[in-house]
Amino acid sequence: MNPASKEPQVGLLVSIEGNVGAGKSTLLDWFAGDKEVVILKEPVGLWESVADNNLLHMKYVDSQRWEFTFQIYADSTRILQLRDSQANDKVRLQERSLLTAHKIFCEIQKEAGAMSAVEGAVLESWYKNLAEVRGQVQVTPDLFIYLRTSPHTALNRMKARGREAESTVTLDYLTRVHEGHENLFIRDKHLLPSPVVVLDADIDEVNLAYLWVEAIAAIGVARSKKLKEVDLIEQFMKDLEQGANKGQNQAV
Ligand code: TTP
Repeated sequence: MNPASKEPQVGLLVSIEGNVGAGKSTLLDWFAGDKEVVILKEPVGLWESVADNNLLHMKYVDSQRWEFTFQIYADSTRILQLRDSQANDKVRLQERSLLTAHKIFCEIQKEAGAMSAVEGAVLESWYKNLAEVRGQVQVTPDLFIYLRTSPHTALNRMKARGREAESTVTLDYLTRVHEGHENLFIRDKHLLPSPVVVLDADIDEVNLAYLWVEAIAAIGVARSKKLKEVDLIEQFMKDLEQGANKGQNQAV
């Protein structure tokens, strides 16, 4: 069963996925003027200023010390963002999801020995416990859009934006993050809780706007399917009510 079906669902929740530097923020920016869409950018600014410290930078510099702390903090800021935005029927576009934080970033850091066995176990229990609170917050996207790039493209774009915290990030690391995305969204996509649309983001900047058009189309299809379900349910309820009223009238 789709885990999202147990979660409160109003509008469509779409997650834009892809390597560091893939172009997720750029794609989200193109939706900025769209009144039907609420954009949930990753609160990277919060991660860069925890009690006057740049936690994102700290975890890249000393992952053994800070990876666990970073992960718990990054996840919790994402959950609050989801909770605070769920009371509307617009399409919510989120930058990345808990699923990729868990299945890609945490896994890479565990394999690299950046977390102790205890920290790894606490994080596993954290994700498991999150599943238990799904009745209050929808954390599972209804649709994933995977911006697929080569690790080299990701590296070039990451360098071009020059985020200080990422100055130590290597091609080797981005290759592992890339492999994580390929496993999750291509090889094992049948295991995902929701459908995935793969967009080729390994393109020149001038053509990046095509991604926007493709993303709009994918969201439109997902939305109409969902709306259709809602319509059908509403119609069913109306029929039911009318049937019940008829029965009452007849009884009178
Ligand atoms: P990304 O989610 O990849 O966002 P981005 O701003 O790089 O995306 P794009 O360029 O496509 O617009 O990650 C932001 C930073 O946080 C990046 O350095 C990777 C890091 N990060 C982790 O290390 N672990 C995590 O679980 C998450 C969510 C991010």
